[in-house]
Amino acid sequence: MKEFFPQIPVIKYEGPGSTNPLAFRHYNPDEIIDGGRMRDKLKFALAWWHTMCAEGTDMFGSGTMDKSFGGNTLMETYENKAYAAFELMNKLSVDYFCFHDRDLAPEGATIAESCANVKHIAGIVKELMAKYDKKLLWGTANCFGNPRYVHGAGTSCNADVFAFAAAQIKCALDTTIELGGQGYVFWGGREGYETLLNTDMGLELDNLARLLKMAAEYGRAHGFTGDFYIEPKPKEPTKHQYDFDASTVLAFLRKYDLTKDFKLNIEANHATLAGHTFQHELCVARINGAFGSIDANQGDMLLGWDTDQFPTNVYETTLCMLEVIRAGGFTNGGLNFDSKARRASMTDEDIVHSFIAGMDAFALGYKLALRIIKDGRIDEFVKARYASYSSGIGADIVSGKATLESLSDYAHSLGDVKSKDSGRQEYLENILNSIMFDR
Ligand code: XUL
Ligand code: CO
Repeated sequence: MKEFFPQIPVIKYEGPGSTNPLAFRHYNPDEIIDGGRMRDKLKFALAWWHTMCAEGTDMFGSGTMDKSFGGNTLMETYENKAYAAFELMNKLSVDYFCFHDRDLAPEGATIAESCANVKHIAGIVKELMAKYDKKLLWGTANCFGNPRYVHGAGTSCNADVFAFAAAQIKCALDTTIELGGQGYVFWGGREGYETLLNTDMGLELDNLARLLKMAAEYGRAHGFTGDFYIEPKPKEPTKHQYDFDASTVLAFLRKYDLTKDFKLNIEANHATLAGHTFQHELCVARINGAFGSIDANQGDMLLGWDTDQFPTNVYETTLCMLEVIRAGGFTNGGLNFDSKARRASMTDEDIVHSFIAGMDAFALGYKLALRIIKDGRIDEFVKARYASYSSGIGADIVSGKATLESLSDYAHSLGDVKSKDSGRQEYLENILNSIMFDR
């Protein structure tokens, strides 16, 4: 079989002292960590759209990378993307991948042709999955790129467009099921609006819920046992994206009775665009029993749009993995690198460096998160901070025994109350540094 990256070796673990840029320093796939192999705990996934398709175009310039993989026809190009993807995953010990229908195969003249294209490539992908022992983390449909989705898909003002999106989702879901996918994602690409002067927000949200319910019913009836996810994002492309953040999505899922089937796919860069930390969004998902999967990347605070950079900030990966551990680890979800090498990092080697950087940052973050838990000081501090709820009046509040009147009587008996409990933020931040960096 043709090799697409002959200059890239199989990337091996060489340990923290290594200066070999084509080696892992923290990710050791078969090493046991926290009761399992690192590769099964972190469940890294390659995002087909960034790695196999994105060529570095931006608003001001055309592509800087060639992702045709030597294909002479359009279909051959997409076939070659599949072979190249599995070669990369194999060389990087990345065990999962994620796709949009349109990344796998090009759109045809009709829905039937588009779906046949997807099925053709999926057939090749299925064989490669068996050959290389790789799995599908999740699939999705690109219901935002084609101009027909200018007003949204499930929230379009045009019912024919809604039906078209349903057909596309059916095909993507069938393909996900055929490939044994563990998840199916809805990122509401253009499910939002620019101005209320032309928008019936109530109808749009009801319709979006209708589409999600149809998808869940269809999936369950056709053997899909994985998780459906909504991926929150506050803006870009529309001004008001309906899936603004984790809390907004949870309210939507509850209103339309969708919590049984849907969890959240939290993306780091989307969290920061919503004015939250990545950790905040993960925590909201976790405490609401909706933690599902992660789109791993990072933004740039000075740019303020969705830059989808490979994650290298170890504070972020550490605090993320702390939330993942607290959520009980991944079940159907995993760490999908919804990330791309910068436009100016245009060589094949840059793709590999990007993955190594992201994977090592997460493997290190995982180890450090376990160290934080083992150290115990931060957890102990938080526990002690709320100790007043374990006995006396606090226990009555928590158990539901207290009423507004009983609390009023109690407060009157106190005369005055002052909160002298220091939050000790700097003390805790220094402990965090100490755990992360002291040897
Ligand atoms: C867009 C984004 C998407 C979703 C899948 O910002 O994150 O790639 O992850 O549609
Ligand atoms: Co994403």
